[in-house]
Amino acid sequence: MTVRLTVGQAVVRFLAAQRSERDGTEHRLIEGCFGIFGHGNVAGLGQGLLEAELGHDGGLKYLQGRNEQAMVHAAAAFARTRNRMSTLACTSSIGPGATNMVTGAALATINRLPVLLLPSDVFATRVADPVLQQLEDPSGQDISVNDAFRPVSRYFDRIWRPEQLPSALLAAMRVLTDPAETGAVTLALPQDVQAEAYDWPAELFRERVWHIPRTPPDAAAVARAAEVIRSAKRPLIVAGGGVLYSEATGALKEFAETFGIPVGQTQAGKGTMRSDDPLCAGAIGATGTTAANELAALADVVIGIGTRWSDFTTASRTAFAEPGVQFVNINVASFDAAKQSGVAVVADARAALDALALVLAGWKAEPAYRTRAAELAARWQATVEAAYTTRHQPRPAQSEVIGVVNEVSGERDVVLCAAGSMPGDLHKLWRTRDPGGYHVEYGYSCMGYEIAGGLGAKLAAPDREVFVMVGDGSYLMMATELVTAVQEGVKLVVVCVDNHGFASIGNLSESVGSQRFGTSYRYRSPDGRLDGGFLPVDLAANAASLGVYVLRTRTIEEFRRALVKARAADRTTLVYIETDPLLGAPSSDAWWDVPVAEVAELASTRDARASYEKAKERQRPYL
Ligand SMILES: Cc1ncc(C[n+]2csc(CCOP(=O)(O)OP(=O)(O)O)c2C)c(N)n1
Ligand SMILES: [Mg+2]
Repeated sequence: MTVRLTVGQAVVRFLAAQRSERDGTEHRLIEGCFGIFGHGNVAGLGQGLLEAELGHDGGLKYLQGRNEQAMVHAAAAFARTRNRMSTLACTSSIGPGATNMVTGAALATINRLPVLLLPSDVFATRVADPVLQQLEDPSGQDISVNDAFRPVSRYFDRIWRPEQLPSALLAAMRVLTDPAETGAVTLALPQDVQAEAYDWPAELFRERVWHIPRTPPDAAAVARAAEVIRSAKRPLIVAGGGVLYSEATGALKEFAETFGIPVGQTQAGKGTMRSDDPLCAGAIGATGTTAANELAALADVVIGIGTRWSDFTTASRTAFAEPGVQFVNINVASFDAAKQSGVAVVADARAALDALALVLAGWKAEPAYRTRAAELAARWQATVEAAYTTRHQPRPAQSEVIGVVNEVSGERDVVLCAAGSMPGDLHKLWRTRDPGGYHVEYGYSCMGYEIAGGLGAKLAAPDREVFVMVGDGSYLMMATELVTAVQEGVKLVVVCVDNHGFASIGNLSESVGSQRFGTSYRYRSPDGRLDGGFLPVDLAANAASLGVYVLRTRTIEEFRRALVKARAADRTTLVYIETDPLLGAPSSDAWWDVPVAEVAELASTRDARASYEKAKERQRPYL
């Protein structure tokens, strides 16, 4: 039996029938489709989505985006919130609409988050070439701007003929649901092919369940890992995002508890343990706590679970200073499991922890070590308390803002952020509760993810309050999806922290001897430099103009009252506050490798270079 449909209609009908399953629970794999229409997709996928909405088809909810990049961010945040069991598709027109999604694709792939991208493409038949927005390549007519998706996608295909669609769709679903391979999956759909009809085998549209495995570890690898762990005097776990995606937080706590091993957390892994757990040393690495970084410096065995060992996590390979330090890496991806010359345990995090616990039974780290770890954790918690309550005048410190958001938010509320000084401060200072409560995108650290990501997180978890923390720089980069939140009645609490520029890069600039050049938002002064007065930008008014309920605050007390009100509100609310850009979170003396100019006329740069060369001496290859 066959069904005659266009390629656009077939894509929609197929996507509506896909399901995912793990541990016996099924989910819809593609819950909806974001789209911005243009000539590339209005008559193809757009028409297919319309038929689906009118009930002539299997049903795939259409969501209207404002910016294609933001649509992909929202889809990635949605997938993250659902622990990768469900995601959204994104359709764009050709040319700029398509290439706007490239940044979102990179973000999804770097964070190992499944998103399905359906950029439109140039005519397969070439009859009308060059079509509006077609970039022609004189070296070959099968090249289009969509080839830019190849390096940032885990799977890329272009459907030149309808016959190619079934195998491409099946391959796309396989990659989306493969825990080791997942990321952006891109199916480029030429504009004419989308509207072309074909007689599809009816089985293409049957319901399909994609089983997400808990890949068990190889017994020999577990034995090797256990041997290394048993030899440890000062073991440390580094928990990454993989722990959350595998829903292994319970297994992690039990493992840490049973064997007396403290846990440091990466940005993606910050939600893996409650901060008030005595074994939780909190953030590790460049934006780490004194607790985790002191344990890291002394650790003889480091057990990485679901981490890709970014430079922030290893403090650019200076965090683990013990000469004989050994790594054990539990990861679904062999690529990551092999890093730092570690003993590789390629497996699902939960399955590996369970297997390792059996083999380690009877062993325990020394009780004195556990006590020491608890003391360090408690000392850091006292530092956090002080940072939450500095009472800085006249403008509050960002740490006080974080403290109030932490205090006002409930057990299951979500804090969400991506770029600026806020992610590092949150990593250090946020007190975690529920595993899904900490959502900081720090793989791509993409300015503009915040509001779009908040939208995606809230769409994925409507029963949780989402607090979006956004700096003035990131707000100006992309606040567009506030309009989508208003349109969909999706409630966000947006905390807009205005410090008139880039506090983060300003501080970094100063530390590398570049004198905060180009990092604050100022008028050009008569001497030709951007160091005049503050710009008359009113971000609160901007948000109000988009239909958002806005509360302006000046003092930290006003901020607290407004935040309580915003949390109770039934619509998207932005709370605006100005903070002092010169106050950072408490330091743990960790380093981050940002090369400094080797020769310079400026004394500030030459001084910074000398410090840089000194710091580099601590860098280790972990071979
Ligand atoms: C798209 C993008 N461009 C540039 C950067 C580099 N960058 C990181 S933080 C930052 C400034 C962010 O400013 P703001 O949102 O005001 O936060 P603040 O640093 O003031 O806390 C920049 C430019 C980035 N992360 N993402
Ligand atoms: Mg700023």
